[in-house]
Amino acid sequence: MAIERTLSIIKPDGVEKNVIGKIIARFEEEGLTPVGIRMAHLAKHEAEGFYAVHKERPFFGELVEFMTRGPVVVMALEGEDAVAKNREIMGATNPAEAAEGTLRALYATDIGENTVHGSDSAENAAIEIKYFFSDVQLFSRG
Ligand code: RTP
Ligand code: MG
Repeated sequence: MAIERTLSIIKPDGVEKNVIGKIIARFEEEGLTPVGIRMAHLAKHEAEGFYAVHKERPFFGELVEFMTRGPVVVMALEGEDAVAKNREIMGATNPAEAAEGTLRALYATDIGENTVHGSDSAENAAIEIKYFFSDVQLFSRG
């Protein structure tokens, strides 16, 4: 398996619930190492740009509203098979369907307020990491 990078966001509900530390600890325990971390309160256009792929979906307005409600923690995570591993740790989009012990089963409120984002492919991970981090904000942990 290859070493990959993926983009993770602790969404506003996760920050509000004070589980930033628990979520980062879980990633570290499972071999996903932070190589970039920043906190940001997204502007409307930043949330819209980030989730542009969903702009025709009925939940888009609600999603943008939620993602701009308060600060988020944006992270680039590195590790073996990082994209798939992060999605596994996160669990299904709808917490009611998320496997026991996954971050969304543990912390999410509902399908909208689901605590974490994770890139869905290596290609999108590269695009999403670039969206939030410049090269000098990323580190090699080797
Ligand atoms: P994400 O992109 O945030 O990692 O989530 P995902 O891949 O598991 O799910 P996706 O289909 O990409 O949806 C993006 C985010 O939009 C919100 N959503 N709300 N109300 C709804 O029916 C609904 N469906 C999706 C969630 O915040 C979801 O994570
Ligand atoms: Mg997605």
